[in-house]
Amino acid sequence: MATLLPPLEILGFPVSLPILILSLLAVVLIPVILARTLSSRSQSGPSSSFLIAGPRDSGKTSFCLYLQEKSLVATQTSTVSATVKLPTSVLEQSSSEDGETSLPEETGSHSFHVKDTPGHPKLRSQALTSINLSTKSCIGIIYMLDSAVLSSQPRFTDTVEYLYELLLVIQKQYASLSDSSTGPPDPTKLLIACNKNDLFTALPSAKISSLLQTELGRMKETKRKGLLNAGAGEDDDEDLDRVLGDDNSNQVTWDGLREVGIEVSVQSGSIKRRALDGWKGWMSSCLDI
Ligand SMILES: Nc1nc2c(ncn2[C@@H]2O[C@H](COP(=O)(O)OP(=O)(O)OP(=O)(O)O)[C@@H](O)[C@H]2O)c(=O)[nH]1
Ligand SMILES: [Mg+2]
Repeated sequence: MATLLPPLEILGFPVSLPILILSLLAVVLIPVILARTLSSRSQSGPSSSFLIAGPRDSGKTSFCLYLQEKSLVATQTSTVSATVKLPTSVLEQSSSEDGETSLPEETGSHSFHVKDTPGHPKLRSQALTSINLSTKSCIGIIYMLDSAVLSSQPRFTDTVEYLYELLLVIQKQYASLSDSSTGPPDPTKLLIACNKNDLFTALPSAKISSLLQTELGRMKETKRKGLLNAGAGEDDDEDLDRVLGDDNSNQVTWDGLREVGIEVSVQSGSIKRRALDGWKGWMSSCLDI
């Protein structure tokens, strides 16, 4: 049957109209599809990273090395941050101890990064300055503490002070991103990893969770009082930035921190005893696997 449309010619060659339309669609759509595929991959691909912070000697480096070597390797005090790239298969649950199930096979082909930071008070800025929520590449923060030293007042205070600082950095960034045109970002997932629960002085995670919330509240109260005495006004943003959570209360609770963009989970574990399924499960959930 003869076509009603006049024949088209491009550079002297006859071209049919349907083929021309299909070619134009392909030119427009292929780059759009490629861009979408690549950007969605980057959420769970190699650029996904966990930051590990926490006081010195809590086991941060041991955990990174354990994920790589599957054993407790001797460590030295860290003075610089170190990033390792790992396949998601390292997050498989250990079937030996409690018979839990493994991750699906296909997840083994992806990878993620873990950034270990030094815990010495003078070197903590390395962890705090590397938090950048706007890039979305940090998919979770692990705050590792030593569950067995919390009955020592100086170690406990040090552990909570560092946590307070870390939470404030996240809160501040969440607030500034919420004010931007892009709207509030997803809440930051924070795992408080209570390590060394193989030691007999270790406190259980529920007890640690409650002690931390109480002590964070006490620190917040002290800072609020200091600000009030120094005459900080309601609209003194610089000073209110130093108050964790809700400005109007002295309490700090994990539920309250959700409001300022932090989703806290507290779980015990032991690298020495290889009891790490809780932490690995949390990491897997951050990676959406
Ligand atoms: N008992 C016991 N000891 C552990 C465990 N995990 C780590 N350790 C020991 O704790 C000590 C400190 O571990 P590191 O991994 O170097 O601690 P860190 O947090 O990296 O310390 P900094 O680099 O100083 O911030 C080492 O002697 C580890 O062998 C555990 O689960 N149980
Ligand atoms: Mg270390």
